[in-house]
Amino acid sequence: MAIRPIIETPDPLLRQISSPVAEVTEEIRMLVDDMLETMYAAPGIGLAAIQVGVPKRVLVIDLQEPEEEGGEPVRDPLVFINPEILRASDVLQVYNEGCLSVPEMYAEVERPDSIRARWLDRDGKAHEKDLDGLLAICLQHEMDHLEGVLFIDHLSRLKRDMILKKLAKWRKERSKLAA
Ligand code: GNR
Ligand code: NI
Repeated sequence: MAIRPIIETPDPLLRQISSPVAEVTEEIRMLVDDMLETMYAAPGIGLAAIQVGVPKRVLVIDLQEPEEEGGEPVRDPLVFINPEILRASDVLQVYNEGCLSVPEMYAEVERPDSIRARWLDRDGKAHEKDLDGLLAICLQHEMDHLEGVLFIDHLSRLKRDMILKKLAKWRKERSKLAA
């Protein structure tokens, strides 16, 4: 397994539409394993393949809190290949979202509160389930990546521009520290 570099906005790769996986091969399983390692290292609660530059419909999610003090981190890796949303509730929920491709920036995004989703797992086995809470939010955030959409695209132009300005400033400070 290997940690792969995470692509950040405004890299145009993040705007690419990802292609369905024709068959869950050993190559896809290697991609999944690298994505999990990359997500845990970041750390983040989700990762789409396009964030490591691979335009395939592959996502990983783990909602476990990173590193309970002292003990081994409890891991609950979830793998979603070719995910589809079959139904979405009219009821919405607001969550303060972040994204590894928009580092250090957070904003409230409104999304359907519960969804019915279908996907393939790491073994190519099909699943269909009703999801809610943070898992529903995270899956929708990751599925946006498959369409080239970032959480900041759900905000007003004003809020989005504020975040991009803050990000530019944060990067400048970061590069000063590294120098
Ligand atoms: O680590 C992440 N945290 C997060 C918080 C709220 C809503 C969505 C997310 S996903 C994000 C990792 C990421 O960028 N996935 O694409
Ligand atoms: Ni993201």
